[in-house]
Amino acid sequence: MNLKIKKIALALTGAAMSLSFAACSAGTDSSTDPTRGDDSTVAADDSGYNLVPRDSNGDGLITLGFAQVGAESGWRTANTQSYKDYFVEANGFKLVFLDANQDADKQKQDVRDLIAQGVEVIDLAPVTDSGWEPILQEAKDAGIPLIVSDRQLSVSDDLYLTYFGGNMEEEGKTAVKWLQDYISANNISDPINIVHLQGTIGSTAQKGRTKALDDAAPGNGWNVVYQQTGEFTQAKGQEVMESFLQQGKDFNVIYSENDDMTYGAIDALQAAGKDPKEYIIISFDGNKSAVQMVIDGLIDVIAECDPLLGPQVGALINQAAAGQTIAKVTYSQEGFIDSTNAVEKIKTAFGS
Ligand code: GZL
Repeated sequence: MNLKIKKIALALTGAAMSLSFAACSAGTDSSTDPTRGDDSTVAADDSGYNLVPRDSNGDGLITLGFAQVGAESGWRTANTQSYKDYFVEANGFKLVFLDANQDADKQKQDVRDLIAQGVEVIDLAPVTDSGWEPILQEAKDAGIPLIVSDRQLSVSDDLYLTYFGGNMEEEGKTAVKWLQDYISANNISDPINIVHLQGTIGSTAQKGRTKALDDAAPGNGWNVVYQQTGEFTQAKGQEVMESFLQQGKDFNVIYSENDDMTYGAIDALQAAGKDPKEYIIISFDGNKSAVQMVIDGLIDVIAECDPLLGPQVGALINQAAAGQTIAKVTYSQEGFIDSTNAVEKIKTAFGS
């Protein structure tokens, strides 16, 4: 029997719950678009990395090689489009786009291909975070500056120019705090039994969001009754949720590490004759259709993750090309979406 938690709209003010995280560095004002210097080196930041993007072939453009994860989710689609919209000749760029189809080994070859093509800067959004040191060194040895975006790498700071994207563990902490506050605000004493749909194992998006839940569950007395990857896709999310339902354990919370897996989980619940509104459903990203599901009461909270990184990465490239020292890490500004702000948030939600 599913433990039913009656959903009572939170009376908490947005301000009290607001956990937006300001960009963590100076100088990443995406409105600035400084003219580029022609200097090929920048005052090295304290990491000792001093390669900067520049127009080395004299065509008046900076050629960006973008090694993208794949096309697995609405977030990814919006992320890719933000690059294709921004990195155009009118903005002083040429884009070389490679899609790894969520294959970590293919992506490593993709980056080597970009090096061989002699692009003038590489942006890597890594499928998973391991095994990158040799390839980053190859890019450095080839004199090609490399930016990490979307998902971080645990590598030495002297192997990449900068990271720009979400802080995944903080996103997870936002979701966990929302659940703690919801339980407290509604005086819930039922056991909290959680189904955990993980993203691609080994991606920092999965690692950070999982760490936040794994760190919080024991101290809160929460039980994670199922934990398995849905690979950030709707189809796999539905398949995994169907298998959980067949095993018959009680649960009343779903912690799903992206909206696409959440859609799949909701499809599985409905196909099994269960009402998603009887569960607390926590999601990540903030696609427009997921925000609508918050308004409709199907999803309870979405921890935001901004996919529209193109213009901000472009500004960082321009700042570095102009000789400015840029921060080694800059995080997107991210909060959460629930019944207290979804009607406002849907006005600017990304995707469909
Ligand atoms: C997060 C990003 C994740 C999204 C998923 O920055 O890497 O990958 O949360 C996407 O939707 O598939």
